[in-house]
Amino acid sequence: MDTKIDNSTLSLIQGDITQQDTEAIVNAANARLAGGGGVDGAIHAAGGPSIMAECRKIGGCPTGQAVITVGGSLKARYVIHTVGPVYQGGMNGEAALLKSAYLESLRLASARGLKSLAFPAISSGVYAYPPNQSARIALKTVMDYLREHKDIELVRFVLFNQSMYDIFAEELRKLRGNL
Ligand code: AR6
Repeated sequence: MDTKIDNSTLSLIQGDITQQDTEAIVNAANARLAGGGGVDGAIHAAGGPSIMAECRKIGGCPTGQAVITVGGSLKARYVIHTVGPVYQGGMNGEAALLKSAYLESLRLASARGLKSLAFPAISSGVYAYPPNQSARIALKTVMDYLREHKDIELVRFVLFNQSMYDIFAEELRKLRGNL
């Protein structure tokens, strides 16, 4: 499912983020940049040890911030590592932190002159963010950014399973209806 935001494309696909050919892919990392399971484990496994070598040098990344490394043997030249919040009921600033994780990733891509990037559903796995709420925050943040910045041509959300794809598609339709 593709939608135009001014001159940019916002795309939803079901798939594996490690296979994407965007200039950067985004990793849902932890604050120590120590690797782990989920999409983080898949990216390090597919991209090889040069990604972790750079993560060690960087040392860590606070929740809601983002850092960038090489993409190793991935098709993507770069990996942007961001840290989403652990969902703890919603009264601990989770929404602002999740928005910030997307926004800081987009800002980093712009700062590097990148034109395309792919996101997973940050915080929607181990970190247990309710899927509809996380999808809405993800989509709204990216749509607002693409309206205000013309440099990024493509943002692709890569949803790992059909149910998450359907949730993103539903929230995107609602947000488009609110234009
Ligand atoms: N491509 C796209 N999406 C994926 C892939 C993949 N290859 N693999 C999983 N997902 P999670 P979090 C989806 O748990 O909630 C790690 O251990 C998955 O189905 O990867 O932000 C880190 O080290 C889910 O919808 O990230 C942290 O400690 C989404 O990616 C912690 O987990 C995010 O799930 C971060 O937790």
